[in-house]
Amino acid sequence: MKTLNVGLIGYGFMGRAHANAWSQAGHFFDLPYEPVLKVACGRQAAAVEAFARRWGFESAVTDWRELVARPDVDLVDICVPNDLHAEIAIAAAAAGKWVICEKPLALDVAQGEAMTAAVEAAGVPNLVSFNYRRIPAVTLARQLIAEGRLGRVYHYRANFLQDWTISPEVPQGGAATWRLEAAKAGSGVTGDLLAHCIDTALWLNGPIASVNALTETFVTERRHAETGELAPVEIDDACTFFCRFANGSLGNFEATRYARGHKALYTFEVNGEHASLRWDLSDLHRLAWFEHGDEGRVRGWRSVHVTDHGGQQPYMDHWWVPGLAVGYAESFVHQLADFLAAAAAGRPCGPDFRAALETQRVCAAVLASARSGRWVAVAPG
Ligand code: SOE
Repeated sequence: MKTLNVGLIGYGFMGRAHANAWSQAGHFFDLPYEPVLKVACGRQAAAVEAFARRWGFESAVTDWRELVARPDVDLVDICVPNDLHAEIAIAAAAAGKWVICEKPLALDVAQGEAMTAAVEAAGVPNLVSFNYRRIPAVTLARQLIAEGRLGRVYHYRANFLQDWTISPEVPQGGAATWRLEAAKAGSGVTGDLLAHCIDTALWLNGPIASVNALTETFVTERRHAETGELAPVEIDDACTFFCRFANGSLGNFEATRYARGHKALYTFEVNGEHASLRWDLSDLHRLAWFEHGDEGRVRGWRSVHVTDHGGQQPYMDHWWVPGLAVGYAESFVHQLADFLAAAAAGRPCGPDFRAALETQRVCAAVLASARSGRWVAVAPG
């Protein structure tokens, strides 16, 4: 089997999720390539060396340019803060490497366009890590909608609720809290959380035509984790928007880091003419399903435990025995298995950079609408 030498940049939360997926994918899926953990990269030498040892990378470097320039690296996996995505992805594509990039694609649409142009000009396989698509229950939702089981869709609603920034003592900037610094993150909950909801929505329900949004920044000054200086907060702490999809359905989306009691509650519900479905990240292996055509006496919401074998439920044949669930980490394994199979077949794997650029465009329209207080059309791709 052909080997695929992986260079992974970033050893934080996402670096661990991706390193785990690279290690596990071949144990559970018949991959067309054998991933080799060639080199890990991070700014702190001791930390990246420890990371490389723990996850089995052959080497460690502290400069991403060195990793991208190495002839023995085939694929660059970008798991660093958002402000570095564009520069690294464009350099990697120019060097002919395959590119996987953490979400959101970029700080803004202009960067996303340059990144998309770079991977497309280089003709390299590319993927953006919107991992929730590959939770089996979410993939099943997509299959049911694509089969037309819901009929005409009327409503799509999604929430992503957290509570970790309520205290004004939480700093901005730095390794753990860069998501609160606009220069590093691009935006707040819109790019970090709603981007997930939008990616899933575009996949399940098609393009979003126009949006009307409201954002709020509840804590307006925070200390910087590195300098200690008090500085204005320039990200959105909460965002809520409604929208029209191109298929005529109405959408309702909300994300916040101020929903006390919710750590990462991602939910969506789709209501169609014949059926409805609902999914909840805190019960991620279940899909709630309501079918109007059921016999009236027993009609009601079913709670489908998406863990069965026999090719019926996505991905599950690759795991344990029927009834035993998989979770968050495995969505990254599924992502790699799909990406490598598609690359071997010469097919794109969604969401590629172009698909993630559409999510970036919706995020930009949401932020523009919040600024202007008006409806904003999503810019055409
Ligand atoms: C933020 O807390 C965060 O970690 C996001 O950055 C991830 O994309 C999301 O999956 C969970 O929440």
